Amino acid sequence: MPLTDAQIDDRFTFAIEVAREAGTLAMGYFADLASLDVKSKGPQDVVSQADVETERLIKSRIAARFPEDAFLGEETGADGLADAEGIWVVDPIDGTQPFVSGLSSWCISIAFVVDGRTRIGVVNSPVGDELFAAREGHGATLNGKPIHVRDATSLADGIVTLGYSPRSPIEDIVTALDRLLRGGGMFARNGSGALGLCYVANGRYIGYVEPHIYSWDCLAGLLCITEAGGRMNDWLTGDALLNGNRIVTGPPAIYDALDALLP
Ligand code: LIP
Repeated sequence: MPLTDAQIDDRFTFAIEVAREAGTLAMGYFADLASLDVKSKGPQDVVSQADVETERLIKSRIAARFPEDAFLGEETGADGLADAEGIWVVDPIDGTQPFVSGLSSWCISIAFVVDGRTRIGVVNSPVGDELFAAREGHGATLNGKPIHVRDATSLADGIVTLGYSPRSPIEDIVTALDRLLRGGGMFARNGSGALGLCYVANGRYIGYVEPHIYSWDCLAGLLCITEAGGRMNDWLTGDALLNGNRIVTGPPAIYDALDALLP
């Protein structure tokens, strides 16, 4: 039985509540980084009990309220994907490297996907006291106020976030940087895909490009962008939900220029 609008609305309200509760938990760990046990998952990729405990909290709240839904989290993986109507896609702390480094560019990212479309996106940035939220077909907000992408018409109109992780060839990001700078643009990288995407949604950045990003890092932020008037590549295709995909997104007038940055 397809989920009704009321059932999606119920989940949207719930997602905002859980993102806030998870933000409070994560801030407790952030206030005591010296006590954090940080483990390496690979080059420039770490995890701490803050990530694990925050995901455990979110997953337990979802299981209690919506036991029929599936879950896909960065730290605990996939649960129930085969049978469920809707899938919660969660990064409990996106921007883990900034988090463990004591930087503010991290967030909690919660998305809800049905039939290959993201219906709900919530990104909570506790340090900045900013909560981005989007419901498919109902716009995007920052702390409850509507947001819109920048009306950029050229790469020279602002800053583009170039995301990068060692999962991608170095040549990809060097090429993108070279093309961006030669096109009159400027770059930023803040280590959190979800937050960088939300900053495109409210016009702080004029684009986000990364050779490879995972669903839990980007689906909530991408919905904020498309609901704020932005354009994105056809991201959620094939095996992208589990294995990731390249990402290109920004204001419609410069989408093609953004898309041309990556080899
Ligand atoms: C991060 C992503 C970002 C990527 C970083 C890192 P994490 O996620 O949001 O797009 O460039 O290397 O993977 O690992 O901090 O949750």
